[in-house]
Amino acid sequence: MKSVFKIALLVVGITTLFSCNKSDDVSITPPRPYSEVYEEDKIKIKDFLDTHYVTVDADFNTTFTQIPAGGTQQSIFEMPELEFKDVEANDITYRLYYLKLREGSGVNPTRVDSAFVSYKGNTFMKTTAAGVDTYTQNVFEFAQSPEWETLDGVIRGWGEIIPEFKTGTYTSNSDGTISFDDYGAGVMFIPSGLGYFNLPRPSIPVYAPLIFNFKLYNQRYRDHDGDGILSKDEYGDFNGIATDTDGDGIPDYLDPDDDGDGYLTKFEIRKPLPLLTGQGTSLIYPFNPIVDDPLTTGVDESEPKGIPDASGDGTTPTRLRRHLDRNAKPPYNNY
Ligand SMILES: [Ca+2]
Ligand SMILES: [Ca+2]
Ligand SMILES: [Ca+2]
Ligand SMILES: [Ca+2]
Repeated sequence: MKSVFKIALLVVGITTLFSCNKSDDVSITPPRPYSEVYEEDKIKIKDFLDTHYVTVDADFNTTFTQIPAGGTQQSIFEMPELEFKDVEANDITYRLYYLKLREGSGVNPTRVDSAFVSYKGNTFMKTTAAGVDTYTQNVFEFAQSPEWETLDGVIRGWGEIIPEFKTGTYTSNSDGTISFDDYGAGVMFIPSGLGYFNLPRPSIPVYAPLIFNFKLYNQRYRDHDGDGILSKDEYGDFNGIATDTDGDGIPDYLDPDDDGDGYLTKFEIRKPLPLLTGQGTSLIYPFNPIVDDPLTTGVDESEPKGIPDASGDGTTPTRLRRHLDRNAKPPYNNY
């Protein structure tokens, strides 16, 4: 099934509801140790996965229902679509469970990119009376129409799980709407340490594990420091901390002079001046070699390859690109 949206109308009324760094004047509960809270969250999440089944409609909207006594429904924990990712944060290893309902057919964003997503956020609570457990779910956030989110500006759980999915395809309709198809769709179960933890949020208790049903329609690569190299290409190992070539405490994706040699990266990755190579020449090397685009006549994008190293090698994948090499001077100096 397709999702159809009037894109122009969709941002009204929905702001950055789950950015982490709001400076509202509120009293903050003194934080409990992350490890102590995670031990509780682990049990709560596993318990929910064991005691609930999920129904998924044609547009990948999910409903979680408690398995009744004697019920034979397949629990979420038993579903083949359930996967997990272990994430190091706060000096502990979190296990993030997620349901891959559909992977998507397009590209994966990274945790430093922007994602065009719709989502529904739930919390849940268990009460026990006369030996009977009852779960109450509460929807605290609902963006039925997609909106752009920066994956490094929202809760950590999002930045870890959304990149496990791919975008879809879209077509513009004659009535002004846009149809999306084959988009990624899933559910993530986030321990509070990768959510809001002790931050008071509207309708979310402190230390609450969060459940998000989401769909990933589109994504956009970013260049945080404006140096001409996409953040995804200079972040480094996404499973660890961001690379900082010159060790000045500013990671490469935020550092406009990555090797700290006083020459800005955006100049060091330039091809020789147009004066030397002719009009219409692309000034910036691609990060990796790319195929020639026949539409840009007079420009051979594939030659001379990607950003070269000091010796001019623009193809070897492991080469030290010259903007990361303090000893490699830019190929020209009149800028
Ligand atoms: Ca950059
Ligand atoms: Ca740096
Ligand atoms: Ca940089
Ligand atoms: Ca430099």
